[in-house]
Amino acid sequence: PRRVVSGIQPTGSLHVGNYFGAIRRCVRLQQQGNDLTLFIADLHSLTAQQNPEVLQNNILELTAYLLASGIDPEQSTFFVQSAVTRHAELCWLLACLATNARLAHLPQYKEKSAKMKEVPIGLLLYPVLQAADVLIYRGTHVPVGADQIQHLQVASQLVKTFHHRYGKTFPTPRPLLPDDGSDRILSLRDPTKKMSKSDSDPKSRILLSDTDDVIHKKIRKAVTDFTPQVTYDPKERPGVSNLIKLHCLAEDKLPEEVVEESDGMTTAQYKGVVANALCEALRPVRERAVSLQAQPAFLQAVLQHGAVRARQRADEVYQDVTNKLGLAVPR
Ligand code: AQP
Repeated sequence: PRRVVSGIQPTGSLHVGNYFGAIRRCVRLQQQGNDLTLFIADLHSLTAQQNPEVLQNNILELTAYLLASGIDPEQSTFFVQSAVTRHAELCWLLACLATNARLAHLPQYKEKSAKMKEVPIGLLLYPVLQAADVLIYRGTHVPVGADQIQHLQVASQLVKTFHHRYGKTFPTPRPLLPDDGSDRILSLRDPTKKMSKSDSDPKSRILLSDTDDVIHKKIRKAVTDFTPQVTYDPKERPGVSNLIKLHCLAEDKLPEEVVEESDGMTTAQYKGVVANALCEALRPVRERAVSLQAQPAFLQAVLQHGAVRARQRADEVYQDVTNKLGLAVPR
């Protein structure tokens, strides 16, 4: 089977973009029988300043939502990144093969660092840690969005350099891109931007923790345009098309189908349909997550179980890597 590796940062409450664009894709890959390694990327989250207490809470909340979404800790390897120190250790070894020029040239780095007065080295190393996350399990596939392709190319480049110097060790990880547009859910308030956890306007996103009532309110306030008909045209009508996309993802339908079904409706009426579809899709996840959040000891045990399993796998690969580098020292 394919070895699929993915991570999600514990940087705050999850929105439907995270759900359809990342979490549900992982759940489906797991259901299709892929060997899934999924971790909570707490080390990555430290590239921005985190409040320690909030971070702890976010980790458990994210654990609850991932389990509630269908991640099976027996079938998949599910844990917190920092509990498996090999990620950071391999990151160092890879960092010694990476070049400053290549990393500083990446669009995401340029964009984020431009907004900062003091740029942490961790931000520059972010794609190297991502490469380590995948390579430490000899991952073959990474579910990504289009905007992550360049980071995966860094991983491929590092694999190439490593092989050139030390011999073949890792498969070259390949991207898995969705065909349903789920990697780009847009902000409800400004459909030129992606929906994001860090957007200052809470009405720009639907959270997995939102009640039916809140979902209806936010969809009603979603920015569309002045054409009343419901048509799918992501370029000319990004707002309405984003709602159609959400509807499709919630009900596993195609845009043509939902457009046909909503023939004769105004966009205002259609918003009610979209909100209902989202409520139905998200309610079971929310209800399961709420009950899981009331069992922190259980969540901790799940993470511990996953960490033990991940460490075993990572140790094996790390041993091979250090042998090749000439780091096989007595311990
Ligand atoms: N708008 C989106 N549409 C589809 N997928 C999305 N993802 C994020 N936003 C959208 C995907 O969710 C996963 C979680 O990524 P992350 O936790 O590493 O954070 P992020 O990519 O930085 O996403 P956020 O939620 O918008 O956070 P902030 O605002 O902090 O940057 C990833 O797979 C991502 O592609």
